[in-house]
Amino acid sequence: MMKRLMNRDTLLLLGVPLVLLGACNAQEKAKENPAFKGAISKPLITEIYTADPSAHVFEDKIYIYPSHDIESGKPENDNGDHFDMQDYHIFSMDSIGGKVKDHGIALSVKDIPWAGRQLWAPDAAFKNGMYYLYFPVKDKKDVFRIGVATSSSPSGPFVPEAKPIEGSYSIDPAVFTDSDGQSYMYFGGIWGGQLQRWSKGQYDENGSKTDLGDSTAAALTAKVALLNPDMKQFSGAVKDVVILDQQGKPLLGGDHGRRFFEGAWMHKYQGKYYFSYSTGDTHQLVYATGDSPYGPFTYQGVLLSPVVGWTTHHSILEYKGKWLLFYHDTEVSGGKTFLRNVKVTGLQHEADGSIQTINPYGK
Ligand code: FUB
Repeated sequence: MMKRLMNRDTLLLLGVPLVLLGACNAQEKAKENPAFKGAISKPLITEIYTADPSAHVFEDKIYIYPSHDIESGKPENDNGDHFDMQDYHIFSMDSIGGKVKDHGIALSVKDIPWAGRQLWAPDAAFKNGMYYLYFPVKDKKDVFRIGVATSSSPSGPFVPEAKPIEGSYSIDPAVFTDSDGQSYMYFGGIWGGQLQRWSKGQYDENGSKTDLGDSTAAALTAKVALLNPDMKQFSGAVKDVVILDQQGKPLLGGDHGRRFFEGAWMHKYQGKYYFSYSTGDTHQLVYATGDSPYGPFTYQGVLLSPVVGWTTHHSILEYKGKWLLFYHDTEVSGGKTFLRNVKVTGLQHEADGSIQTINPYGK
């Protein structure tokens, strides 16, 4: 995560002021801001800022577990200090295009005994008659860890465990349950997500602020861990999610157009495992496919071209026979990178299994 670059520059070139447009609604702002002209979908939520949507079908409805962006006044930097979120709201909808219900605050940073600051992108899962909310937050030493909280309802409120998941680190948990009932957590994010500081197996406070800095070495990888049946601990070792190019070689650190940055997601389509993620500083959502939830995965291509805003983060869901991509941009705030809004659009798998690239602005 980092301060805005390309998209802000694009806006400036277009002569767009990067200030919030007062009390205007999203549609009025979009009209005034040419960057959003042609947007293929409308913000789902305009009352508060939401980002990083993890969507699931629970109890026949779509539930969205997003980050809750706020104007914190913190300076923008490569660590992402300006993403200083305090709580989560959970949303549900009966149909795409239907009313989106805000279920209110489901978990606050002040209620997590071990938490310091910055409640980033969450995910949720259902097992054993319980709902599980997974969340990254910095501990009191300012190190990102991943926590879990439980509830009997998909909308919470969620009660956090007293400690983070043992062996967890970095950000962006995404929990995938396979057809055999086994659940896996994918996680990690470089730069502000601190993954690079764990490259020697333990946290190095003085480690690099961005990535490993060696563009010819294999890229840092996302991580995957099998979850215990109780869904609250890792079962066994954390493994690397290796992404190969078409020649079978691991993607390199310098390959910023394709290498893993943050925002992992897993879905299964016709027996194949689709690992998708954000490329961060090149602002794309891309995907790679494999034959096992552990990988390796072979890079396939771009599934969403850059949105207006610095970050891009998504989830993929099948609902009533249709595949959907939940993502975010910054339409409601008129382009502020840390004040984002969730959107949804259709996602198309082609006959050969490839995913059609979506352009969020229809160009
Ligand atoms: O919302 C905070 C962070 O921004 C998330 O954890 C990242 O994936 C990026 O979207």
